[in-house]
Amino acid sequence: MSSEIAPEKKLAANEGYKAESHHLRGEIAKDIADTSTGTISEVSNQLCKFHGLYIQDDRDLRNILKKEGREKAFGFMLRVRLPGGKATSQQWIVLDTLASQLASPSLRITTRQTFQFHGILKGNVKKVVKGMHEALLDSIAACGDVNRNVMAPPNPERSDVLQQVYEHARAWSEYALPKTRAYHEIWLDEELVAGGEEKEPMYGDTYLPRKFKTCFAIPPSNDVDLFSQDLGFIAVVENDTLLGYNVTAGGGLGMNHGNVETFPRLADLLGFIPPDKVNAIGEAVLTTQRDYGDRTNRRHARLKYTIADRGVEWFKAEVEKRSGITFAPARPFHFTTIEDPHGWHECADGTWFYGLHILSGRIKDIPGWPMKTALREIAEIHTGDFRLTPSQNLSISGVPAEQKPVIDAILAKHGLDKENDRSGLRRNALSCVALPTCGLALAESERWLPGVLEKFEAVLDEAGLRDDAISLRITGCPNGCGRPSLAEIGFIGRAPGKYALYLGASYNGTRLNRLVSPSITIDDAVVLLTPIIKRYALERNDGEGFGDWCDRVILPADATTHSVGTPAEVA
Ligand code: SRM
Ligand code: SF4
Repeated sequence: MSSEIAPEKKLAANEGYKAESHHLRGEIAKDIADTSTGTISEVSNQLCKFHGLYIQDDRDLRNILKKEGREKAFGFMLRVRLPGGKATSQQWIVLDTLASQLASPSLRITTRQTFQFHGILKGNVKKVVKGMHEALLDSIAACGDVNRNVMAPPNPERSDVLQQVYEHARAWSEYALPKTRAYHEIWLDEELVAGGEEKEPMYGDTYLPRKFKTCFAIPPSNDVDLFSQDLGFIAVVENDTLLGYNVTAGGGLGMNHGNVETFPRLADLLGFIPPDKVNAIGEAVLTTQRDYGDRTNRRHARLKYTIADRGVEWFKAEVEKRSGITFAPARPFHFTTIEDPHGWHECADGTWFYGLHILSGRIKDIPGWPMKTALREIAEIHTGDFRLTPSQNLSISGVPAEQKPVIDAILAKHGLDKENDRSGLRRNALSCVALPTCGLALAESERWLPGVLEKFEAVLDEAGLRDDAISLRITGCPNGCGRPSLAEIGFIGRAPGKYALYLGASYNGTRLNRLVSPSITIDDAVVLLTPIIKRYALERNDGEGFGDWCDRVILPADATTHSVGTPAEVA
């Protein structure tokens, strides 16, 4: 393995944690068994991420507990590994039960097509992992410096090509899994491998410098937001045949407010490969990043910086050298949309799927909106499976025609049959989790999204744009978990009640938005955007999206994609 680290630069602390962990074991088992505290050590927390687990605390309770001199309200977040977002009905029932009995009790669909539990008490973590294991689910590599949950277009049974692409995504996810048995030993009581001596042929002992994300897309839909990912495969299809993939690398959205060394970046196009070369190219991209990624500074450690620093031609040549595959020139492709299909759609195999909009992907029961109960009832009668989408929505898939009315009736019984009849803005909105669980949130996100949407919906109604698909995304900090830099209207949290406002991304996810205000309240943003939205309604060209219009008409040529200023701290 080559290393280009200048001798005077110290490795990031996590590099030491990984190197000394005996392939991700560390002292996790001991820390989990310690009943004197609800938390674990910082080193164990960093290692736990590779097992799909984070320690968090309920930030709403911090001040109260502090005043009472009590420990923070610790709980674990657990992220399931679910390539392409596919879960069976049986798995749904198991996850729903585990959430109800051992977690917050909601289930949360993430922006990478999987489930998260929140608020699992330390003593219950093993029970949750074991429960998942019995349903053939795990959380291995759902977080950590490895290849994360692989995204793919939901609804494979719509065509043979979709099915093939899903299989490639699943195969790459399996191929790039860490080989350590640490997860099985710690959480499933498998017998210890002496000294953790197994080999990690692809990752090496210190895994990757940072997280690594892969997705697959099938144009014209860019429902996976391909250009935001470290590694992307764009299916090239002709006459219903999958010819291969255009490969992209080096996307990523996280940044720090006020640090121009960090930035959101769209992936570069490397070229075309045949379909049987996915794993070989994936491995070459991943190992190049393993060897050349910056292990001294975790804020500069993603593949996007390796490529930005060394150049895409260098990177492409290195990948070709390692894989022995020469990229052919990229084939033409065109993305038009990011939106999930809603309602009933027939599939190639004669079954149906129902696309259900779920705001922020939060599956819980609230008065008048018993989503968790309704979906559990559907899972109990559903003979197909479920697909989670990268826009935090759900597809109830593989439904035989005769079962459609049964599913419709369950949704109607619970008053959830109108969820898809929402405004175009709401159907396209994303938020990250943020408060109260996310330790990095500077501002609210998921909890504020309904209120933010109501305010903008009033403006859109007045402008006659209620049904227009406009993407609004909000996050509680600039890490970008709700991919706000690719939203036509992007709000990025800076401080309680304050957001950096961005406009002008393309609706199809191929252009980043740009900074309009470094710090603004939601109400002031509504005031600022009202005349702009009204002008857009009157002046836009035929078919011109809000982001494209803002980019052409409103934004000065030198508007930046970066954020500026220093972020405020919150408790
Ligand atoms: Fe994320 C960290 C939630 C998708 C960029 N993300 C976090 C943590 C774990 C906070 C932490 O480190 O303590 C958040 C947990 C919140 C909570 O309470 O649940 C968190 N990220 C999420 C999820 C759940 C957001 C959601 O509302 O759905 C998404 C889970 C995805 C999954 O299933 O794997 C999620 N995160 C993303 C995405 C979008 C994507 O991957 O398509 C991004 C931007 C793309 C990218 O990676 O560049 C993203 N999350 C980050 C970053 C910044 C990484 C960077 O290198 O710039 C962090 C912070 C970090 O890694 O240090 C972060
Ligand atoms: Fe937390 Fe920030 Fe990610 Fe939101 S964007 S979940 S606040 S890390």
